[in-house]
Amino acid sequence: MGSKRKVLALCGGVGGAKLALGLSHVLGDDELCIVVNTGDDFTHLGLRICPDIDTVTYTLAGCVNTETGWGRAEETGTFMASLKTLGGEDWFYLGDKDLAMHVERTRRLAAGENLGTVTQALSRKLGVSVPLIPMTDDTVETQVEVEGDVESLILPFQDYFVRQRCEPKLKAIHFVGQEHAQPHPQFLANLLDPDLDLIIICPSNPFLSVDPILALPGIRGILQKTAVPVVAISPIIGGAAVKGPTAKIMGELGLKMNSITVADYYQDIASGFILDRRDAVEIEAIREIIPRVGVAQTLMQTIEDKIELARETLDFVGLDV
Ligand code: FO1
Repeated sequence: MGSKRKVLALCGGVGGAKLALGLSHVLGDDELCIVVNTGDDFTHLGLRICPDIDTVTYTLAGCVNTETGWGRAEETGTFMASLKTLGGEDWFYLGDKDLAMHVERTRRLAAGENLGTVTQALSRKLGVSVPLIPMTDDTVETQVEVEGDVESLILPFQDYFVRQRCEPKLKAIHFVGQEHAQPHPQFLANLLDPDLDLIIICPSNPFLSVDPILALPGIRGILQKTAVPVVAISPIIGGAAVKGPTAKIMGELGLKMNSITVADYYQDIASGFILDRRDAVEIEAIREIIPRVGVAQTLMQTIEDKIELARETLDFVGLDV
């Protein structure tokens, strides 16, 4: 192996977590830092729940539920079933093992620890040795504006996403609290590290998962000006999203469902862009937007796929792999 590399990955939930796992196999713990979206976080049943942080934690710890992409493998549902019997809210599934995470996080936060410290401590307990950093210790809440019968309604993200299964027609997305939130100090330190070699925008939903990170004060400006390569990986494969409501949301926002749209979205910050082989016909159009374009197999089903995409991403900017 050549000299030490320094990579910062900006990550949402399921898709991003898969690439983060691949990166953790090809980079040392002191070469990689993962910054995770917290816009989806909410307080439910008195518990602080951080879906993207937990998805990345469980994925890197090797205990994620690979069917859903979120929650834990070999989970049991005693708590949820008992809660339902009592007439409690059961629209947001909390498995028994997963529940322990939320209880312990809530306890630590109430005791005065910040989210970054809690995330680091709990992920390490599960065996994750790569630094996982929430985008901020402050509260930023993703809210969606949807079409109502008479006028627009504002829904908290999980209410829209899980309780209402993304059924209401989306009009706009807001990140409440974003203007007063401070990017996590370790996020800023990594971003401004003179030894940083690469910033990766993981293949997460650009509008829901990456945008809250970019919306934090100062972040977009730093990314626009940095001399460090910023490589975005498209979450769209064969003109469709791998999972989730990306297609529906893009349609409702009046956007075409392809990687050209994603490249457009990142055009002011990305110096490189990777899209799936299946969408190679879009390369020329994307080159007009972002000069350096690469193709790869971006569908990450096996661990080998995840490692291969991580390798190709590093190779794309000439880093030793
Ligand atoms: N997603 C669902 O569609 N239904 C659920 O009941 C659900 C529960 C859940 C519990 C813990 C957790 O960390 C994530 C959970 N998710 C659930 C996924 C999650 O809310 C979304 O996928 C993300 O917020 C989008 O990135």
